[in-house]
Amino acid sequence: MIHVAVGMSNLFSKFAGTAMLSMFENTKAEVTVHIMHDNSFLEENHDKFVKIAEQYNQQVKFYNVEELCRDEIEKIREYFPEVVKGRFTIIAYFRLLISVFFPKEIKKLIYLDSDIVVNLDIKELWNIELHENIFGAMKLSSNWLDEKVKKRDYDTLSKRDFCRDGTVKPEEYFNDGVLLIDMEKFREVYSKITATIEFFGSIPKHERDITYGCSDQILLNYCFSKNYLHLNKKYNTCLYFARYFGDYDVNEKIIHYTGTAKGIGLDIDMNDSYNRIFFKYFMKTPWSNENTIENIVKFFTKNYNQCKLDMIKVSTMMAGKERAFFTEHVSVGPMKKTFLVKENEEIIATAENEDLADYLDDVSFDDNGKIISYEVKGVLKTLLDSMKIFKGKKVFFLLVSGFYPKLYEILQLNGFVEYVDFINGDLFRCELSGEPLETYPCVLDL
Ligand SMILES: [Mn+2]
Repeated sequence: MIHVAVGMSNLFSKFAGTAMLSMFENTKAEVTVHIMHDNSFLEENHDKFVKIAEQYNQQVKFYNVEELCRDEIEKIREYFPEVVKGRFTIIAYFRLLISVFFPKEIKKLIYLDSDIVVNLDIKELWNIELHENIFGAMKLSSNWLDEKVKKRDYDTLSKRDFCRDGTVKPEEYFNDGVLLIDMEKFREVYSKITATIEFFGSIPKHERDITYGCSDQILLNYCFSKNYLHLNKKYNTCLYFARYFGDYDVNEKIIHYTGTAKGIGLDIDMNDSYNRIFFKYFMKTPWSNENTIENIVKFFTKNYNQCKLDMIKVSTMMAGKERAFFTEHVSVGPMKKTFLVKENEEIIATAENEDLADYLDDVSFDDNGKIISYEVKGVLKTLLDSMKIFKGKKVFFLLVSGFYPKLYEILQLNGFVEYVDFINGDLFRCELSGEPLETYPCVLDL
């Protein structure tokens, strides 16, 4: 009998259900799935899991970890309030607690996150010999870390900080979304996990980096990064990296839908093989029904109506005024195409060797999100000067992507009003101009 534990909140039932069904579809082996949920779990979802198991002649068991590990969870919530914000995140810690409540007769266990599709025979992973290792996991190679740093991934930067003191080597750092666990050994080291939780919990809050040493993954890496079996990445293909490196082959993989932002995690763009394979299995679950269609239609209707409202808002804003544009050097070409910019329209852009980050990175905010200090120089000065001269005559379309909130505050402070003097030009970017539609919220509501 293969034992597989899946950690999930009620909200993620349909994902855990898809993970479970995909696993059953691809194996002839006998499997027991152990669903680890919290207090939010609903009866109707419970019944759907049972239905899938019956359909495939497999077993499913349920554990309310929030009840079974009440004291432990209370402690984690108290220690790491900055991490445990919602119901979803406490779920992540369930894997640390399996020694507390899992039946002793289970000697080996596969742990899976709920954001996973198993597109291979799970028996293959189950049969891997752990030898002296406590568990097997997929390491995130240092190459990947370096690539992410180039992309200004601050989440991973903090992990690098965590690696910097030598406790965890970057090349040994692993993702804990798929684990093959020797339960006897894992039970023996449970005290090490609790001691680590105590250790990090006792660091005064003001001395803590937000992500340093608090997530389930950081805690496990802190304890065991030198001491685990490195699994082939086909057993935990993290989408962020797979897509980044252009690997779109979904066959013979356990696919981990890491990340939620557009183009990173799961969405409904069916040109993407990873999205397609998710829906192939999801459509076979009891969660896929007439409501699914209704919810997809609702999502697009809402977007469509918003576009119409925006058109009216923009036409009102533009009445009697001209357009002007502000963007970075590299974006001038694409912007001209998107906005059909005319000869006589004003464009203010950074020079080739000028970086907006140099003016906007240093802008700091107080606790209420109000600006404390900023400096107006270079292209920023050109923009403000022009906006003053043409106030009431021109509307400035600002295409500065991530810098918009900071620029917005600066313009407000200088007496300019959004939808009167300026507008976020990135609102008009769409798939035609290379900006994928953010459909992850739709996937969550399926
Ligand atoms: Mn995950």
